Amino acid sequence: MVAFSPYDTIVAVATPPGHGGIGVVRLSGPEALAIAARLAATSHRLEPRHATLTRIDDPTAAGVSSTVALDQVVMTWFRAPQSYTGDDVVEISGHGSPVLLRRIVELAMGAGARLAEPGEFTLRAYLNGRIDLVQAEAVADLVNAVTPLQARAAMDQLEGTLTRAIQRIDAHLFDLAARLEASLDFPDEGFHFLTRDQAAAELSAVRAALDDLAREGKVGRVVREGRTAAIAGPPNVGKSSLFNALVGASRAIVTEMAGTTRDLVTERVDVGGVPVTLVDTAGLRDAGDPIEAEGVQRARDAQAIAALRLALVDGSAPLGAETRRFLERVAAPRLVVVTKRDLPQAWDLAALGAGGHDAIHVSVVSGEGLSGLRDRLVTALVDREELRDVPAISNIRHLALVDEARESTRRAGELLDAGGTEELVLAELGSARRALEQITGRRSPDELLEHIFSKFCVGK
Ligand SMILES: Nc1nc2c(ncn2[C@@H]2O[C@H](COP(=O)(O)OP(=O)(O)OP(=O)(O)O)[C@@H](O)[C@H]2O)c(=O)[nH]1
Ligand SMILES: [Mg+2]
Repeated sequence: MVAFSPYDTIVAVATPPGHGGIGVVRLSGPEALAIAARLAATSHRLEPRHATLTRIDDPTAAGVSSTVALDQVVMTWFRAPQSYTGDDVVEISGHGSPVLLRRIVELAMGAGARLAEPGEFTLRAYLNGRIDLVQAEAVADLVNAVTPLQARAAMDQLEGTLTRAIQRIDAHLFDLAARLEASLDFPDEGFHFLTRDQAAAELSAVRAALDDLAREGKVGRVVREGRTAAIAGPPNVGKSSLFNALVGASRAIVTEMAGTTRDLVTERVDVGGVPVTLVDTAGLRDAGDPIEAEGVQRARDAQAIAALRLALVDGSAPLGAETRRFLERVAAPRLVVVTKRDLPQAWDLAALGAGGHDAIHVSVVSGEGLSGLRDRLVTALVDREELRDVPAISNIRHLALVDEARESTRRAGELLDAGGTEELVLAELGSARRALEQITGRRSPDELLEHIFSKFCVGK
């Protein structure tokens, strides 16, 4: 069993830290209603799914001898099992001040609640059978989404699209296994229930469905996890200017002096639905100044690990040996970007030879080339065609299990072809089904649960 008891009543602030119009404290468990009643200063009885305006008093406010009013709140009771967690839940909406909300949590703890562990509300929903594991993970993805496409992919999974796809494949495998089993149990009829050819044909349909998922997963992962693109180039070519233009804010310092940027500056941007972490880096040169030298080292490190490099060269300055050396060295995958298109150009793309045939001209002054560059960024990171639909699967845990299932079905197919026994084929089909069941959590070891839910933050 997971480390913490599912029978306690738990409490946590559900809204993010900081000040807001309202803030929500969530209580869940068998004592939720009783604890909320103890906190409420007025004697209104809570009705299920009715918002009740009441007050919370603080009987032990520091330095004050008598009870003081703490906050005016709205309490809403969601009666079990019709609640997020499946337990009794009371949501207390107070004014969104961290001190008030913290105090409400403390008072609830004084009245018998325990502070919730990260992800514990969602874990309860899972343990109570309200949602499966895919949906629980989708809650975390939805909360963490930074692009609308990411949010849509998570919402689809929360609504059960992936679960249903997995269930369809699993049902097919189950049916196939049952018929093979029947052929075993009634050997006189031989392959009466299913010929080897039929079995092979059905198996390849299952494998095609798994292959589709795996293919979608490639895009899905990019949408879910995002990618890093580093802006690279010699000093003063306009790296920070382009970074700011793509980010849409003046994040990095821009000056006419070479060697302005030293630290890495990173920002997440939505590029066609893909969350891209853009990294602005120091201009590459042999720097005498130790601070700049450190910046150049960091720039090289960041460029080495990025999924893509934007290789910037200044179109308005002569194409020197240093720039040529830079272009030779910058690793693929990369996009060559020629900057300062609004100024008179000192050379044309032919001067870059083969490396220049797909270079892009941009200017942050006129805005030329920027939307084209965004498009090229997306295509360099994912297959555009595949990005048209919301990917059904995006989580690496799910994909690893899909791969396991693919591998088992591949072996089952080989066995069928090679005349292997039904028992051996059945064993492979069984492994494939076990892998699929782990995706939705119908079969999952406790450590896996802890691992998944510990990545949530408190209050979810
Ligand atoms: N006209 C024009 N000037 C630009 C453009 N992009 C950048 N500049 C100018 O080029 C100079 C250098 O720009 P930065 O963005 O600081 O260049 P950088 O590559 O980040 O420079 P370092 O950080 O020093 O390596 C500044 O004076 C910018 O205003 C452009 O598209 N057109
Ligand atoms: Mg810079």
